[in-house]
Amino acid sequence: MKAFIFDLDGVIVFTDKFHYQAWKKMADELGIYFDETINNRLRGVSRAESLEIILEKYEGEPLSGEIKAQMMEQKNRTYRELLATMTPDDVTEEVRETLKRLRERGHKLAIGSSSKNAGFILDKVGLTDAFDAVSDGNNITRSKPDPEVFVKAGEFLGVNPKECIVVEDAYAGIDAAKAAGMASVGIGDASGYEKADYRIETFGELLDIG
Ligand code: B16
Ligand code: MG
Repeated sequence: MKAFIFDLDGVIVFTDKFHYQAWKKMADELGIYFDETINNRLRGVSRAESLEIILEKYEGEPLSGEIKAQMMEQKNRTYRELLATMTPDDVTEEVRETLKRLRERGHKLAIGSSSKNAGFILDKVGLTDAFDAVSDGNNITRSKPDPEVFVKAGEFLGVNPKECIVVEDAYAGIDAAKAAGMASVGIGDASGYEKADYRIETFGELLDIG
């Protein structure tokens, strides 16, 4: 494989606790029930789709698009305050070392994330220079399982989809990789997903695949 495309949240870093805290604050203020089980359904899902999932528990009057946009903005403000506390210590040595070794072997590395905060996160954890390209929520119009984010990552790298392998923690991300015509590796939540071409428990196992 010429290129590895990594999902960010749940693969390189773990920001679901911050997503939870930020959505929880917004939901509490509006009296909407929200818990960790609902939060698990937000993995890999875009911000707008996440809000719709949270609003399944909302019993008030219908909300306008403008109000929903304000709710997302408020959530994102809280989320970014929490992200701002991240440091290079939020990335394991295993992840850092594996990325370095894959690059030394000549693989191109990209991020393929639904998040519009991907650049900010990479900066906070000191990984901006570890990747050759970043495809994220800012350059797509359709979210996973649509293949757009990975197709764009392959284009940014100048690598044919057949020579790209996607590393994902979300089922929708594995489906998106397939739809892009790329191979896939399931890790974390997706390590049990039978549609993944490879399933791994630890990040370092990527060195046995590449
Ligand atoms: P933002 P990934 C995803 O990141 C998260 O898993 C998901 O929970 C979040 O809603 C989405 O990014 C959008 O994030 O609000 O920062 O734009 O797993 O695709 O790296
Ligand atoms: Mg993810």
